[in-house]
Amino acid sequence: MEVVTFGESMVLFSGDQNLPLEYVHQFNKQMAGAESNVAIGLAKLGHSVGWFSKLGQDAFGRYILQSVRGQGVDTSRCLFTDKAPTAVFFKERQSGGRTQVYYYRYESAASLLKPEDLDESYLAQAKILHVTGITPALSPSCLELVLHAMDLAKRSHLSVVFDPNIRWKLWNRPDTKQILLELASRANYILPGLDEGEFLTGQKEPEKIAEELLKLGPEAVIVKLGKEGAYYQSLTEKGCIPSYPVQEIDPVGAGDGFAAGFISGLLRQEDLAMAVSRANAVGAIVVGVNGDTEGLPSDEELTLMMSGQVN
Ligand code: CKP
Ligand code: MG
Repeated sequence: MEVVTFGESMVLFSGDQNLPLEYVHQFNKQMAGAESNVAIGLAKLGHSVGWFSKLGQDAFGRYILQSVRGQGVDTSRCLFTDKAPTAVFFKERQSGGRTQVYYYRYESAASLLKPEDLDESYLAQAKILHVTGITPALSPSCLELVLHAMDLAKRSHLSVVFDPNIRWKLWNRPDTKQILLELASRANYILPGLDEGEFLTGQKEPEKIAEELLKLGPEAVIVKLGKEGAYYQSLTEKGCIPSYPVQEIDPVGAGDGFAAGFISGLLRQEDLAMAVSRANAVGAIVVGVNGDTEGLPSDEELTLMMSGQVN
């Protein structure tokens, strides 16, 4: 595998109307989860990628496994448990285009993930480990797993890509910031959104956020700026890469698309600016489509977007 990632994926129910959920009668069933979104994005771009989780021994667990595997991701290290259910969440589309999510994931199957669930030789042979700040928020054993995977990745000379993906609905500990900074300090690439960067560093400007996070020792920091594109900085380069024009339909999943595009750029050995541009392009394509993974592009679609032939 070129890339290994892991985390919780859930069944996603989105209301079929722009109404508060109490007035919605029908829901579309899809699946989502930041890390499997990234894995699917990479597989669609032609990379070899493995994703694992702990799923409930239930219909939704089987549905998630089939969905991720069906997109070409290696799910051979996925685990099942009968001790807890597969999680679900609901997406509410509000008037004015805002989106709200409601999780039903407390004490879920994935929250039982622990360090021993990692197949160490499977990870050690990869080139890149992708982790997000969602997994460590799920439970103490999930946090231990993330730390263990990052340490093993470092010992095995993998590049670690860390997306803080701060979910306030999940974090309930006073040391949230320290934990996220601890994880960031083990990464080669840190990919915060502007708000996340502000929370982690106390700075508001992308340049200052990047400067602060670079002190933790990564090779580069890439601050995602939504419609404004992204700012990147390493010890030797920096710059802002504008986003691609797109009509926003559903912003959820954009950050994962961005991560998939960026990792694809790393695997292609592109320079930072090019990898960030590729990341912007995947993110833009994803927000133009309803669903977290449905919009993830093939390599051909991505090339068209990057050459300005579609928007
Ligand atoms: O930061 P993004 O909008 O790209 O992340 C979206 C994903 O894993 C979504 O698929 C959801 O399942 C989640 O983040 C989450 O746990 O919030
Ligand atoms: Mg995100």
